[in-house]
Formats: sequence, C-alpha cells, structure tokens
Amino acid sequence: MDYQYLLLEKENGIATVTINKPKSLNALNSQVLDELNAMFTELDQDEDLKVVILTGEGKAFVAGADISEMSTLTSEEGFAFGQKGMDTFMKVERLHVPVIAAVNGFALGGGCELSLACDIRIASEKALFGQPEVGLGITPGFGGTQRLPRTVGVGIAKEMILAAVNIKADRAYEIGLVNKVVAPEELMAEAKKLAETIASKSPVAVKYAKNAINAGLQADIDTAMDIEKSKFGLCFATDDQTEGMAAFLEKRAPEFK
Ligand code: CO8
Repeated sequence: MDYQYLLLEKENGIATVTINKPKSLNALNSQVLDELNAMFTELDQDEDLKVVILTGEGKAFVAGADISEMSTLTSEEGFAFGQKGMDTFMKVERLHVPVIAAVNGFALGGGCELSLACDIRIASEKALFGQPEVGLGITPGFGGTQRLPRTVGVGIAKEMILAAVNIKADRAYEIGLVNKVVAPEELMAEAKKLAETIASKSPVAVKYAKNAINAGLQADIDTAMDIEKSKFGLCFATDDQTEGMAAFLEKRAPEFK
C-alpha cells in the first residue's frame, strides 16, 4: 500500500512509524485509520520485526479523531467509524511484537486511545493527554472507556472521561498512564533505548509474555494462570530457552534467533 500519512523507518528489527499529518495535528480521519490498519497488518507479517515505536510529526502525537469528518455522521455511520477505529487499534494492541508510543505532544481523544493500545508509553514533557469527547457530545469510541480504566484504574479514568479535563505529562506519569517523561529532544532516543533493550531479549519469549499479559487481563484469574502456564511450557520447546539458559551457565551473552 502507498502511505500518504505514515512514515516508516526500519533498523535492526526496530520499526518507527510516524503519523505525518501535522497541519491537522495528525487527527485520525478514515484514511489515516485505514493506513494505520494496513501498516500494522504488514508489520504483523514481518518475521524480523522485534519492536515498533509509534509517534507523531509536529506538535501532536494525535489530537483525536477528525472532528470535521465526524461532525456530519449519522448514527449508523458513527457505529461504522467507531468500528474502524477499534479494529485498527486492536491491530496495534495485538501486534506480535511490543509497541512503544513515543508521545511527543497532544494525545487527545482518539490520540490518548491510540497510545493506550500501545504496550508502553513514553512522553515528552510537552505531551498533553485527555479524553475530551463528552465536551463534544460523544463518548470515547476507540476503546477509551475500556483501556483507560484498565491502565490507570476506574476512579481516575472516570474523572478523565466524565470531566474531560486534559492532563500534562507529569500528572500522566503520576497516575501510571505513561512509564516515563523526558525532555522533548530526548524522546526518540529514550524510546529507541527501550526498544533496543527489548530487542536484545528472546523474541519468542517477549511475544509470549506480551500475549500472556494481554490475554490474561481479559480473563478470570484461573484462566489467566492457565494462559501463563501454557506460554511458559511452550518456551521449553524453543531454541531461545536452550540458548538463554546455556549462555547464563556458560557466563556469556545469549544469541537469540
Ligand atoms: N479533528 C480535526 N481537526 C483537528 C483536530 C481534530 N481532532 N484537532 C486539531 N485539528 C485541526 C484544527 O482544526 C486546525 O485546523 P485549521 O488550521 O484548518 O484551522 C489545526 O488542526 C491546528 O489546530 P489548532 O489551531 O486548534 O491548534 P492549537 O495549538 O491552537 O490547539 C488543540 C491544539 C488544543 C489540540 C486543539 O486543536 C483541539 O482542541 N483539538 C481537538 C481535540 C479534541 O477534542 N480531540 C478529541 C476528538 S474526539 C475523538 O477523538 C473521539 C475518538 C473516538 C471516536 C469514535 C467515533 C464513533
């Protein structure tokens, strides 16, 4: 697919995807959502991929779903637009490798929701998070009512969604919405450093661990423990387990496949 609004760079198994529509603050219209969906479908088929970094060009990560496109939607079209966003964000959440959101600026509405579909969020000091939807007469529609409470807890999520007050990066860190806050000029280097650390580990173990966390969070505790047990057992059928443990015992660095 030809991408008009996405940039892709790949180096040593780390892909950086940049949403590049800065004039409208990377607002998510149907085309950007379709491109993101196609991009993450392609990335999911890349067997050399180890980590993805997702960021935005300019002063926004993503300033939300495109309000001008949404303003004239019928209810039926609203359902369809919500479905499009949800399907796309599921592709991000379920990618076989970890996705780090490098949140460079505004992460509002669909932008906050997109960051929540990523596994880890690192924010610039300039980032601003929020779910302003109720001020526009709508609810969050790309997973925010579900992923935000699972990430920061129900009380804080309800405050953010029901009062629709934006929060700065330091508050986002305080509530566990982001893992780290760094100076704007350090954001990409910090995201890459973390990506490289993840990329140095066993890809199959990282994949199983991501999957166990995500699937387990949606299940009751007994089912969740069964999911972990199954992934743990499967690791012992991999070359990486043999290599990782042999390397430890031989006091050398592992060489994973
Ligand atoms: N949609 C469309 N255009 C946008 C959006 C957006 N979300 N955000 C910014 N833009 C456009 C502006 O209209 C402006 O365009 P133009 O230059 O043509 O006038 C351009 O981007 C630059 O924006 P500003 O001039 O407003 O820049 P400022 O720095 O003054 O302000 C803000 C930045 C505070 C981020 C401001 O632009 C703003 O408040 N934006 C809207 C934020 C928002 O409310 N986001 C949530 C949208 S709703 C949503 O995401 C729901 C997701 C689920 C949908 C499910 C549907 C079923």
